Amino acid sequence: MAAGEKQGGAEPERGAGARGGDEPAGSEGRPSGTSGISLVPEPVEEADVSSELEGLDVDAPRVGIVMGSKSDMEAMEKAGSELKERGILHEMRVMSAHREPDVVAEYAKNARMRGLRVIIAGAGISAALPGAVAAHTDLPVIGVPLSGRLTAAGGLDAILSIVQMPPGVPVGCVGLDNARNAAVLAAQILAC
Ligand code: AIR
Repeated sequence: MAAGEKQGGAEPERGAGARGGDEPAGSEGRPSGTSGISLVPEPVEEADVSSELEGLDVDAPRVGIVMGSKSDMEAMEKAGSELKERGILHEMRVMSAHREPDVVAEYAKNARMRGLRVIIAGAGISAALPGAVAAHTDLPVIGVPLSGRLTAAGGLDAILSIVQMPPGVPVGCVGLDNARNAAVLAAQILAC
């Protein structure tokens, strides 16, 4: 395993951005429900963020790099190399949205709680992986469309599969086989 790369384990799910239940509902002019539950999401305060990060392993990866097949590794390693050069902790996993949909869902659901802040997802042909990850997390997801031996139309199949997400569930998309750019973008997001 390369330096800067970390293999993380699965951990029990915890709701992303979960809040304590001891705050008065309906405060600050927000509409409230009859049972004292605010009907609109409250802004995440700094204290909430730091408490969310409390107890996290300082060595926890911040970027998850996932790909649909081992055959994608050569292309996706370029994202790992770029993050390593920048000193950004990351992990690399192979998981297919079609062959192992439950693994993908679990990974995405647990990603924030495990300390990940950006996910890079690469796949070829019917490249559902970035969208499948985005369906289960509110972390930013950057898709990498990959060309390969099975591609149709020179990679356009994967590009369209990644770009054409339904309204409300976006994924970013870098150029064909450009995993390095995904890493640069991930680094920029982390620096925001
Ligand atoms: N793939 C795997 N599961 C779903 C998809 N779209 C993609 C992989 C890889 C291609 O199928 O991302 O680019 C071929 O995979 P393999 O394992 O047959 O080499």
